[in-house]
Order: sequence, then C-alpha cells, then structure tokens
Amino acid sequence: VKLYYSPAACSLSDHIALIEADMAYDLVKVDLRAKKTEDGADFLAINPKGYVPALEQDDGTVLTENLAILSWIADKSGTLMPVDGLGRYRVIEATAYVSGELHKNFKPFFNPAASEIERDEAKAVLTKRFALVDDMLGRHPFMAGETMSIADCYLFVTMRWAVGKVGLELPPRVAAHFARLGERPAVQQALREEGLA
Ligand SMILES: N[C@@H](CCC(=O)N[C@@H](CS)C(=O)NCC(=O)O)C(=O)O
Repeated sequence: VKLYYSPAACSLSDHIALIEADMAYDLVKVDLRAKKTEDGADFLAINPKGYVPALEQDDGTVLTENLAILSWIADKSGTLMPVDGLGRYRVIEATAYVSGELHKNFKPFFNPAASEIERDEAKAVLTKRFALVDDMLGRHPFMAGETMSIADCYLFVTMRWAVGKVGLELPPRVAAHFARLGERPAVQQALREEGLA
C-alpha cells in the first residue's frame, strides 16, 4: 500500500500502525498547502478531500478518513484490534474519541488565523478530554484494553501535539503512556522516517 502523509500530521498514526502490524508500505509525502505530492502529482486527483491520511491499495483503490484506514490496517493484519466481541467496539469507541474529541480540538493550534480566545477555549476542552484518557489508562494499560490498538497509535499523535504544539501538561498516566509508546521500535521508526526523530 501507499500511505499519503505529511510529517507529524494525523497520518503518523497510520504509519505507526503499518509498522506495528508488520505490513509493507510506501510513503508519499504531500505538500498540504500546494496539494501536491512529493513526486509532483495533483493530490486532489488522488483524494478530492485534500487532506491526509489517504491509503492507496495495490489495485489503485483509495481509502480516506483515519478511522477507516486504521481499521483497514487492523483487519488486514489481524492485529491492533480484536476481530469480534465487545473488545472490537471498545477499540472503535476509543479511536472515534481520539478522532472526534481530541484531534478536532487541536484545530486552532494549526490555524494561524485562530484567535487567542479560540486557543484558550480549545486548551480547556483538551484538558478535560485528556483527563478522561487518564481515567481509561487507570483501568487498563492501553487506551482500549490490555493490548496496543489502533487507538493508541492515534492517541500517540495527539499526545505529541499536546506537548509540542499546545504546551499542555499531560495528566500522569497519559504522560507515562506517551513516554512508553515513544520507546516502541515501531514509533521510533515512524518518527525517523518522517524526519521527526
Ligand atoms: N476527517 C479527516 C481529517 C484529517 C485531517 O484533519 N488531516 C489534516 C492533518 S492532521 C490535514 O491534512 N489538514 C490539511 C487540510 O485540511 O488541508 C480524518 O479523520 O482522516
């Protein structure tokens, strides 16, 4: 598969998941402003939504939306999400929380036109959202249960933004989880390959 990505963007979660799942992949960097890939192709022709991640399969099919791409990686590899039972829906629940409740609230920190008030409001919401993640991590070692899942891959990216972009002080269990995930070889490889190590 080909992963269309931008360094440090939410596509980093798919990159980590592909490595954790031991799947073969090629990376294609996208200039999100110019909507061009690193090899000069029109990114809008590949993904009309104009954002990353996008995952192109070997037959040319393009899948978009992080929750769908992460779920595809999990299902194809048989890792990072239980195949059935409540555990599967716990992983989807946690990944939807990262996408809809964490990721969304970073928007003002990526938008140079956002006001200080918007940033302060978003920071207050993120503080509450991460406090709930701290509760989850008090019940089990990973975000959605006993083992690493796609939710943790995505959570890692948002924790990285929280520390590096927002200057948020992560609650203790979240901070410890961030440090532990950062030590995983797959995470270190993905960071290296995106020029972030
Ligand atoms: N709904 C999308 C949102 C993806 C998204 O926000 N991508 C950001 C990077 S983290 C992006 O490419 N922004 C550039 C743009 O929208 O032009 C998903 O869940 O995959």
